[in-house]
Amino acid sequence: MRFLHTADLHLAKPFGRFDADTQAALRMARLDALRRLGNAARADKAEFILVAGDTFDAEAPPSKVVRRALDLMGEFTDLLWVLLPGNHDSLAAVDLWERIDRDKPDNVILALTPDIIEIGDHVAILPAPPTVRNPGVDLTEWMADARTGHRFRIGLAHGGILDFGSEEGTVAVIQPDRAEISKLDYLALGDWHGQKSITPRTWYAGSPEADNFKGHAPAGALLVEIGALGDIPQVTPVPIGQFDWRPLALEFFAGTDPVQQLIEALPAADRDKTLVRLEASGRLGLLEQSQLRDTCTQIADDFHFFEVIRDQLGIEQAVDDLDLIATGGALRATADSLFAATDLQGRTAEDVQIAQIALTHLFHIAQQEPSQ
Ligand SMILES: [Mn+2]
Repeated sequence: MRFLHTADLHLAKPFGRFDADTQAALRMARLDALRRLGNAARADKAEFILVAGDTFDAEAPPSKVVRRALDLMGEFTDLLWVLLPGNHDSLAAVDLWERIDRDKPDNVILALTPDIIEIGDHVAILPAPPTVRNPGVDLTEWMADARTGHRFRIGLAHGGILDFGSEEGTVAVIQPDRAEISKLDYLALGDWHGQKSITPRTWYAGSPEADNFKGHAPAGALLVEIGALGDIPQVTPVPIGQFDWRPLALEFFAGTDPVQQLIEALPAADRDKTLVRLEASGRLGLLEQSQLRDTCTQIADDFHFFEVIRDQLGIEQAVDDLDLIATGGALRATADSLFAATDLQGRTAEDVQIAQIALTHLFHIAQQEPSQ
């Protein structure tokens, strides 16, 4: 018996911090993940696809997105999709689930009540749909007493596991050994956006398309194969995601080549599908800061998104560098006072940041037009 386990598509997620083109591309990739999931399920001969909540990012997503999602799932007439509400699209989204129930194609099954859903004569799905965004109680409790006869018992739930936590700080209440104490063959979870095994029978599928810089495992779905009742499932990650969200933390040291260090840390392939957030720390001299800044500017357009956070990157004190701006006169006096303002003592991090930007900028200009 095999099926595909996914969750947390977050269709129509706004991605408000990005520019409009990036927002649109990321939203489109989430819809496209449905098609990629369907294709993967077919290729791997999965009997059905479990979507463990947060299919939609909001309780009232744009009507067109709901239509597209249902149409995409409907295209795979040979596959069953089982949709569970999550915390973003909990049962409190009454209008949304009524509309889906009305408009859905026949191959989409809704898991809106904690009742057994039978698939064929060999599978029993035990759903625990969240009633509200943050139910605060373990809705998987009923699974222990559910009688399923001679069928595979597959739990389907959304939320945080006790002792592990939740994606967005909601109360984590699901019993970590729920699968074992309720004799489930497998518990398909949603909420955590990275793939994660809690027990050999309990997995978070993660989002099929990545959506943050937390450094999760590569985005995809899980192919779950179970040989016979009671067997430990064989769980295989199936890559689905198109965009690679790459958090980079680089510590720089004065006297080393920051450009070389950056180039070595950046991915060489598929840069147009990569989002980079570089957190720079350590200390660099003014010339090195200037070189790093130039390289970042040149390279940024290679990537889908490229952001550098520099507020932890200090300036290495080097009088020689200030000499390169000017050895005397008003320009040197400006450089000296800006340099003094890069000392955190008695200043806010924001003021220091402004002084650093001004000083590196002044250095940059002076390098381009050396004063006589
Ligand atoms: Mn989620």
